[in-house]
Amino acid sequence: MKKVAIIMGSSSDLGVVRKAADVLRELAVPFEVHVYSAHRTPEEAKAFAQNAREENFGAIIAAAGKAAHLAGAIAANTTLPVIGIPVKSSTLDGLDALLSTVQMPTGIPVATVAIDGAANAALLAAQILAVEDPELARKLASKRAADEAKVLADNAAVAEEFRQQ
Ligand code: RP5
Repeated sequence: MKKVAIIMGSSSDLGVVRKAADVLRELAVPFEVHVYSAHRTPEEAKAFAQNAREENFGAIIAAAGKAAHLAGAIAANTTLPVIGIPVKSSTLDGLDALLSTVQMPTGIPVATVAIDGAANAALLAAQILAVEDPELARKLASKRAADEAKVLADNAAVAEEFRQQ
C-alpha cells in the first residue's frame, strides 16, 4: 500500500497533527511524520516533496499555522495530492493560516480542510489511497456506518428525553 506523509511546519503543530496520525493508525494506513518548515527549512521541505513519489507516498498532508505556506510549497514540488491543514495559532484564530493554505493560484492545488481539521485530512488521504485499494475502501465504509449508527442512537436518546406525554 502507498504511504501517507504528514508534514508539519513546527513541532508546536503536533497537538493538532496527532489526530491525523490516530485516524491513519486506526485504518492501518502506513504513514510517516516529519517537521519541515516552508520558511525555516525550505530546502528540506522541497527535497521531501520532490522525492515523495519515488518513496512510495500516495498523498501528503501538510499542517502549518500563521503565514502557512507549507502545503503550497510542498504542492509546488510534487504532483501527488496535497492536503493542507490550517493550524490555529495564538492570534487571528487560524484565519491567517486558512487563507494562506486555501488561496492557491491556478495550477498548484491544495485540498484544504477546516482549521485544525486533522482527522478529515487523514480521512481524505485514506480516501485517495482507497481509489486503488478495495480493502481500505471497505474500512472507510465501515467507519461511516459506525458514525451513522452513533448519530441514530444519539437521536433515539435525545428524542426520548424530550418526548412529551
Ligand atoms: C508555522 O508557524 C508553524 O506551522 C506553526 O504553526 C507556527 C508557529 O511556529 P513556532 O514558532 O511555534 O515554531 O510555521
